[in-house]
Amino acid sequence: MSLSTNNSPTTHSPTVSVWTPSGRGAVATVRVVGRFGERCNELFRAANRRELSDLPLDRLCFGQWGNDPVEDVVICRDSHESFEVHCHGGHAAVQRIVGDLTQVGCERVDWPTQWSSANGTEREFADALSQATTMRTAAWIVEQTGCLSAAISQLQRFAAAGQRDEIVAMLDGILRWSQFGRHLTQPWSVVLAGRPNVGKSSLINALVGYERSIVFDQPGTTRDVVTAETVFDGWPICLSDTAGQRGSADELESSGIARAREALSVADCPVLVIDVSQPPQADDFQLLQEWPQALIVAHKIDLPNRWLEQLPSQAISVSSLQRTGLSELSNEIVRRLIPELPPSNAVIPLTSRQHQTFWALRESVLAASNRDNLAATLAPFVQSHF
Ligand SMILES: Nc1nc2c(ncn2[C@@H]2O[C@H](COP(=O)(O)OP(=O)(O)OP(=O)(O)O)[C@@H](O)[C@H]2O)c(=O)[nH]1
Ligand SMILES: [Mg+2]
Repeated sequence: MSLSTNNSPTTHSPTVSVWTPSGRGAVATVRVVGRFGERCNELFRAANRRELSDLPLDRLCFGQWGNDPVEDVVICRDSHESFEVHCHGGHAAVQRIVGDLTQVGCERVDWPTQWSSANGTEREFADALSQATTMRTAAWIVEQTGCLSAAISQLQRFAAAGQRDEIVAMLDGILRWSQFGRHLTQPWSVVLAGRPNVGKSSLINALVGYERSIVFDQPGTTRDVVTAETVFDGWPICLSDTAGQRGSADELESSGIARAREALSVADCPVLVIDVSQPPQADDFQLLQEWPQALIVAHKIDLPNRWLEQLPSQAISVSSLQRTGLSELSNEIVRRLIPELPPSNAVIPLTSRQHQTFWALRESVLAASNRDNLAATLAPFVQSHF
């Protein structure tokens, strides 16, 4: 994909920059902007035998980079003073191509510096897109193209008409999706907690599909917070396994328990695991009472249920051993994290800066002394922030 950047002609030395996050994809993109001249020609041999500086614009051209060893690449010139090299995504290939380009006079810069023609918001969008880890989240970020400028035009129309209530309602509608927007680039945090030996580590392993956490038949095996990243239904999730919670614990165990509680308190979705094969204990009831908003997993459901009528009715029955109830659990987690999707064309704040800007604008609009100066309140925000 070529970037539609406005590369202003430059008399400075050309710049080279890596446009893909390191180690994230099979293909990396290295971009050169500026008068790259003849020396770059020597680095690339196009399959169609044309010189790099002579390739048609916006066409992909396969060829080989360098000599010893050669690197298969695809090059696209997207203006008279810029081209992209799409190469193997590994660190070595990228560093080699950047190194060759700096040898022939390109200055290495980071991508926001190279994209100097973009404004701050455009860079934020591009940065957010580069951080998206699933197709689903990337699609939501791409859908944002144009939404913000349309919303700003609408806000300006409301301001010109002195419609303060409409502005506030619109900003509330945007701020509503801040959490959703933040998690398009950062995983939702799901924390599993419960008494020792109830099977938290087994459950996390069953959910991620590999042995991330140590499982043992003795209580107190997990002593710290262990995380594993996964995806449920296209949404990035960070699962945390925690130390078993019990009232009587030694010093080392207590510090693990304290960290577990800390993780639970900031989780987007706290999950309490109970072991139905054991009669309920005081520590179970204590946890259920303390975290009433937590999703409850009735675990080891393959064994006889010793909780009987004391089992909370909303608990989801799971056996990690027999791999039953796992999709019901992941579906319920997603339902809790994202009970509703934004409507199409909704403006979604993608960064905390955007969230804060909309929030500050809302405060200023509410504080505006009269309806007439709404446009004057809006103008500096639009100019300096978007
Ligand atoms: N029958 C049955 N046993 C299970 C299941 N899940 C885990 N176990 C067993 O329960 C024991 C404890 O499992 P762990 O996953 O280590 O439990 P934990 O909650 O992480 O324990 P701590 O880290 O000590 O707090 C192990 O012997 C597991 O094999 C299950 O679904 N069914
Ligand atoms: Mg454990």
